[in-house]
Amino acid sequence: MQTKPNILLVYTGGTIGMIKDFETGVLKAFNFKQLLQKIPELKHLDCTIETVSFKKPIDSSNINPEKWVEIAEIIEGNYTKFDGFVVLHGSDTMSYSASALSFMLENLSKPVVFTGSQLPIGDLRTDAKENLITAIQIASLQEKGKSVINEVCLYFEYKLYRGNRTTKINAEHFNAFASPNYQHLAESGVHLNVNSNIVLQKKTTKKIVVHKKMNRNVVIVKMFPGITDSVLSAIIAIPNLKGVILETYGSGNAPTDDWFVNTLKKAINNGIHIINVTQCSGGSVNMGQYETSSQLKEIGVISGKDITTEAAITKLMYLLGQNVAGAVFKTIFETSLRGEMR
Ligand code: ASN
Repeated sequence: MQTKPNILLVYTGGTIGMIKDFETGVLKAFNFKQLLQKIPELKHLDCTIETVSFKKPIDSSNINPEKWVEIAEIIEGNYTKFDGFVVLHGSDTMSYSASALSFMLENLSKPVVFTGSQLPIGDLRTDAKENLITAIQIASLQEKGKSVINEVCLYFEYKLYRGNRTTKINAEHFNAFASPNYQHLAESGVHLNVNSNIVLQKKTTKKIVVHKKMNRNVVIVKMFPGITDSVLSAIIAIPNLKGVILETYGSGNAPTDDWFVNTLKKAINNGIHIINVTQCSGGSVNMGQYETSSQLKEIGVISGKDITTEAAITKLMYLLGQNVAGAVFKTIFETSLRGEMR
């Protein structure tokens, strides 16, 4: 007889588990046990569920690399005992956390499904129940005793996405996430349909490696018409700065002014990695397509291709944490490590 899948529910905080403070009207995180009491339906699922919670649940705006390590360690410590993991997380920074965890969990061969909600679980019109129940079902999916999903994903409003391809697009709609450059991995309707030809395949022989060093000496610079030399130079001069995610226009274009190109060139010569990602929500960087990006290519700017800013900044933190040597950094960054870019 086949045993039921064991699922570990990791509660970090977020709207899903919040209640209104009646005096101030502000939403605050509350006790996880109360959260589970609000969903008796969980008992009917065809899996066993154990739970673990952050000591102090957080609004996801307070997430940081130390807390990513906390999530990674919970998964590491329970990896053999459980078949799948569901991480309850605030939606605001969920794409950053799902991206970070995708890099931190190398050779992952079990599902890690991030989910949360736009309305608290106790709210009459809540989206929390569907998100949570289906996320658990997805984490439980097995075929011939093997998990169907073997990567870090994000489930929200009937769609399962590769976590490091997502971005939060709406603070109001239940449909809060998009994955503009990669098809969703599964869709929940009357049936749960998995696009099995686009999910990451299990690396059966390799053992999971949990990376816990994330280098915070990084910055995101969003280009805008009128940005000044003094602003860019001041950023580049930040002590210990190791990498910059440069959000450029369109397919990776930026001003051709001498001061601009020379400042970036100086930074690269000083060992600072500059990664070109596009401000557009969809599409890819293609340096050299226009005159406004060919100099960037010449001076050694790294192409983020079709990566999201969330995946780019966490990949940068991860690779710097790995002490990847300068000579190969560009090649490794431009290689898809966890399906985060084409
Ligand atoms: N502020 C909340 C959070 O990210 C938003 C949410 O979960 N919908 O923690």
